[in-house]
Amino acid sequence: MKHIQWFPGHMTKAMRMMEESAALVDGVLFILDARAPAATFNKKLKKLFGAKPVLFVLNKCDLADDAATDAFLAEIGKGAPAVKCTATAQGAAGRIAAKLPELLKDKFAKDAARGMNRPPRLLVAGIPNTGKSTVINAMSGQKRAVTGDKAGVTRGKQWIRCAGFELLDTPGTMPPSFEDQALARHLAYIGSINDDILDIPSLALALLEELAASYPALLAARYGIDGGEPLAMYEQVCRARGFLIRGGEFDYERAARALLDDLRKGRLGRVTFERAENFRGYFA
Ligand SMILES: Nc1nc2c(ncn2[C@@H]2O[C@H](COP(=O)(O)OP(=O)(O)OP(=O)(O)O)[C@@H](O)[C@H]2O)c(=O)[nH]1
Ligand SMILES: [Mg+2]
Repeated sequence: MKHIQWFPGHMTKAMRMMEESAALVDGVLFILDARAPAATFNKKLKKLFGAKPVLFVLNKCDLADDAATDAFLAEIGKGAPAVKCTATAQGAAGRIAAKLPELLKDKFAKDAARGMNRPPRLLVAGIPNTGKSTVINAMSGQKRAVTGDKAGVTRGKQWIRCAGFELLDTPGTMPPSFEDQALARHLAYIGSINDDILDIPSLALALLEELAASYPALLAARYGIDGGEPLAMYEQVCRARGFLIRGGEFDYERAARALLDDLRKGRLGRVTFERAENFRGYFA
């Protein structure tokens, strides 16, 4: 398929902004999408945080494959505190807050030694659309940060005061380049890259190929797909969803958008595109 390109101009500026923001906080919540933990991990971003403690939050667990999520949680947890959650459901804030004493133990020890009690400040960082603003709303108990189901909703940084700590919401930060095209495709599937710069039909073909390899039963259940070449599967999606145009031609474009929408809304079922055993040491 066509190479996924990213235009780094404003992302270079975004990386600089993140570096400045990291200097203001006691720790970082690095939000990953549980459906693609490796693709949503930005190594260059993590480097900017230097020695600041990082808590990895595997979000959108309701859309991901449970076994894969737990394997990633164990892998990431070897090097840093990590937690899984569904920011749109009850309980996410409590799960994250329960990890803060471990994350901030040095700050709390230092404060205690000096007889101080400054509320911790945390930077919430990650790739576009992973749920940063939704996590912040869950933790503040109010809809303070704007959220939306596309990449690039948060435009500038914003402090949100919560009970006992302060959170800094930031715009999604992309790596300046995609060295690994398989991982770039995962970002495209889950909606972390703006659809306007993507070739949607070729993305659909690649997605069908990956799903046929890892989750054939989900394709069978939703579209009646029973194996075959990617193009034949694609045409079956057109047939199953009734995307035909005059003369019996297939409406590939609409079918591709419907397939992506089914995936992103969880109608296809719970899917994870990566396996922890292929990413040993990757998050360190
Ligand atoms: N199913 C599900 N959807 C979620 C979850 N967390 C967030 N979302 C949805 O994902 C979309 C993106 O959430 P945001 O909080 O706006 O993501 P963001 O990381 O702040 O995005 P940018 O500001 O664009 O970088 C929204 O439609 C949320 O409702 C989750 O745990 N499960
Ligand atoms: Mg946001």
